[in-house]
Amino acid sequence: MPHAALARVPARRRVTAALLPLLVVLPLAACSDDGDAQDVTPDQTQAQPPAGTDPVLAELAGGSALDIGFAIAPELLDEPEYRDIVDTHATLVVAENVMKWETTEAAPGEWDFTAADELAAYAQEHGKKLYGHTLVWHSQLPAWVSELDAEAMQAAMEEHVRTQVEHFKGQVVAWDVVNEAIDDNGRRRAESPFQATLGDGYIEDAFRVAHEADPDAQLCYNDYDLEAIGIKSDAVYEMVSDLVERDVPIDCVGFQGHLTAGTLRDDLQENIQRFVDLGLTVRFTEVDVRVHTPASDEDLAQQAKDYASVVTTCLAVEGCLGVTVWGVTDRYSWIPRWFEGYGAALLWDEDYQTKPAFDAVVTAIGAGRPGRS
Ligand code: 9MR
Repeated sequence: MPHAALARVPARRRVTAALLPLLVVLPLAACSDDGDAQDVTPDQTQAQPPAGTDPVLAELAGGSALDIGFAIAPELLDEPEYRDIVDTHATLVVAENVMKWETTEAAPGEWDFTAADELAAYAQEHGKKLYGHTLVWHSQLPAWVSELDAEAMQAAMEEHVRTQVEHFKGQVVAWDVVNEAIDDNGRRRAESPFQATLGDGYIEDAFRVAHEADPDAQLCYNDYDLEAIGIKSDAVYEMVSDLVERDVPIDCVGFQGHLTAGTLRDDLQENIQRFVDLGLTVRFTEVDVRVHTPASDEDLAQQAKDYASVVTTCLAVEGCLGVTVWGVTDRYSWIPRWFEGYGAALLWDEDYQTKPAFDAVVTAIGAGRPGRS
């Protein structure tokens, strides 16, 4: 059944259809132990969600040790539909904005973790992992940092990383330590004040300070437009290979995954595998799939395929730990504000209805990691 049609049927029927791939394999599993086929129907072997509910992404992903994350604006957790989705489907949360430098240290040494602490408390109370985004980034950076000379900037950067990582020590499982340090031409990003003032060395310094502050947190490099093998992902590959070779404490690479529907290439798996082969883990950290708005059924079907490809690819690579979607509902997505004429990039629409992409993600997660029962 095409996904566009699937999305319009009542929730109960959508559940059944979306679980079909799981249900089909279950009778086989039931007879594999003793070779004796038992008279079981799918409904007897598969715990069915109550009528009117959707399949739960967190539950489906559990067996594959795959994190399902959402970028969160903490104040939106007061909105019941938003809250319900995060409560139900997330295994991991990340602050969309409130852990960025402009929020946590708007003036030198003046710390404000109020909103970030709210999200950390939510994560702790609800058994969600907390992902840290982000420590050293040229954007959403207060002006005072850019105005410092080299010595003062180095000190400010180290102090920022140290203080923030220590504050969330034991709570944050992984940090985006450095974000978007490479430009679209594969060069060190010249407009970054850190690059311009401190040179290449700021990257490894940030990782070393973060590691001292919390030796148990995973430390990641995170960037956009890394999905295909090409000038930018090659440059990031070279950079992180060099860091690994020189024992800089880097553990992971985040592939942001801000995609336009229909543009994903078929070398995604090969690409993320080469990073895993360096001994790193990878995650898709900021996935959204934008389409022209108003979205047609074809657009939404293509978007569903792209979401499924990302999830399937992550499941196919043992070192790929999770997929985080950059927001919950199209109502609050950053896309329309940044890309004129585009939007509808997330799994729930503006009215909190699941989209074909949600059903596709359910099916993709339900298939599990290849080779695992
Ligand atoms: O989603 C974020 C949006 O609300 C902010 O206005 C924007 C400002 O730069 O940042 C967005 O998140 C970015 C993320 O932190 C880093 N990768 C790119 C994301 C989209 O710009």
